[in-house]
Amino acid sequence: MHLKRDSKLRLATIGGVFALSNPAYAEYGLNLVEPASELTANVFDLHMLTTKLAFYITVVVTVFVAFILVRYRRSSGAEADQEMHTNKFGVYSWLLVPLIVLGIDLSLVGPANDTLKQVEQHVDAELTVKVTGSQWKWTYDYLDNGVRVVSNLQEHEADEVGYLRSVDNHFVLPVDTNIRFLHTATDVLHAWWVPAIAIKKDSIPGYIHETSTRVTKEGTYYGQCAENCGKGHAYMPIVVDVISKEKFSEWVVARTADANAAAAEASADKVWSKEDLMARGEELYVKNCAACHQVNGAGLPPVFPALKGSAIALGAVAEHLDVVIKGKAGTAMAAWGAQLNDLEVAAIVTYERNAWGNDAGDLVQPADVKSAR
Ligand code: HEC
Ligand SMILES: [Cu+2]
Repeated sequence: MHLKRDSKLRLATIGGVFALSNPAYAEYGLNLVEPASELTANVFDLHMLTTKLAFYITVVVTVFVAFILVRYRRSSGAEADQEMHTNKFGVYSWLLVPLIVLGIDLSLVGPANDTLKQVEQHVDAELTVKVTGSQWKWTYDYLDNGVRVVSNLQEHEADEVGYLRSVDNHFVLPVDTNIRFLHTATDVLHAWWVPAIAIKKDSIPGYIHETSTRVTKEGTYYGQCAENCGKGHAYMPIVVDVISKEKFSEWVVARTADANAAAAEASADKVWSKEDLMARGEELYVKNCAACHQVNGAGLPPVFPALKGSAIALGAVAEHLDVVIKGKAGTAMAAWGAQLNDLEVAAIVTYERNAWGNDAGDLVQPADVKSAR
């Protein structure tokens, strides 16, 4: 590429400004995230050790090669030794160099083995959480106290923590507590990954994978799904709030009260008005269904069918409820009956039957959902 002199100058200036404007990309640290548990601290140390070794080897090799290139260059009269393979150095250097490399490798075995052992070791858990990946959200079931947190992407816009990093409901954990995670998935492979506090492990439908941690610092930690799980893979970030044990107990009590109130509201054989069902339905639809069927109900055919004008959304209520509650095996359409309560299903189905120009005109009440399950 030929550039005029002043375009070169301009490029250099722009480059210089970027190089000096550290704050602009301060959040892109050069290293791994700061660890907040013993296990991740060991992983971090192992990374530092290997990186340091690699750095020193690079320096030694580079200096050596540079020295050879300069010292034995042709213009200084150097000539290639045609007999090197016959003398002792020539013969044994091929053995010596791999031995040195092996020695360096072996020096890493101790620490690497210790860390790996720790990864596979499961302490007595004081708290067990089942972490379930689904297209495209995370569900956290606290097996000790029945609390459930469903965590959806909140912002598509960049906010102070970055683009696609925020969720509506944070995953809350107590500090200084032995925590066991049980990883699984409902549809395809996902991987729950929060590098500051735990190792990464695949979530596989039908299998349970166990990891554990003990977070030593309170704070908010970020992560994301680390296994390509389809179109919305980028839309399932993770936010973990690690708080004091006292605050955690209070949180559990408050969460349980909320869940009980929601269950009471949903299961009461109350009859809801169209306005109420449509308003709730729209909110729930956007959160749970729009990733595939789109906000405007047009879907993304042929994979994700349109609900606007769909024969099912405009046909018999029973069939519509059946698809939503039981899903369609072998497709991305999940069995939502397991994830949504009667009121929520009723609201979403009512919404689908009466939004975007759909004119089924009928209402679906929680009682209908209850008997359709
Ligand atoms: C991960 C993608 C995905 C999500 C999220 C999703 N669906 Fe589906 N949905 C599908 C697919 C794929 C089909 C087609 C299944 C088939 O082949 O019969 C489908 C089919 C349907 C149908 C039948 C439509 C027709 O005309 O065949 C309805 C109704 C429906 N979904 C409702 C919902 C509701 C309600 C939600 C939210 C609670 C939802 N879907 C969330 C993927 C999704
Ligand atoms: Cu995923």
